Amino acid sequence: MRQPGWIFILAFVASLYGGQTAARDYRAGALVISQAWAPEGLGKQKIGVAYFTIRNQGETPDRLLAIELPAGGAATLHESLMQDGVMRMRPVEAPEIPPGGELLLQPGGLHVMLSNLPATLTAGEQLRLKLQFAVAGETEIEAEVRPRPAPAAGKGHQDH
Ligand SMILES: [Cu+2]
Repeated sequence: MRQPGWIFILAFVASLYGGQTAARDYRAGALVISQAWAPEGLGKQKIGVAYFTIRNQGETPDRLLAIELPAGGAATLHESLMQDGVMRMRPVEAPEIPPGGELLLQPGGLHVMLSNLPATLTAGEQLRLKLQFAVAGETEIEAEVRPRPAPAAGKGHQDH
């Protein structure tokens, strides 16, 4: 069956938006969640990290209460910090997203720690995350699994 040309145009546009710089935005009440991504897993590891940005466009503070993985596995909020020259992590409880402000999850700082994943994260896949907020309620987003940058000399824990 012949497909009309516009289907190919749509597929092309979709492929552009699937690229590294344009993860889609998600809305939940006054919150906008953007730039959701996770680095691919190494070898057969069933752990990982995920990052995203939450902007609060409302006038009420909100909190990120919990994260679930609908496809299986456990997700916990962690924070990385330097302690005596060593990078350590600690759990973070319900961080605030101030009105007009944002909560930034990024390498070297706040992140979602993933464990007991059903499969190793593979570049190009989407990882579903269910976020629970105090005010905005529950919302589901997809984090794009991206290839890792070339590893910097033997530091396996760098993306925390
Ligand atoms: Cu961690």
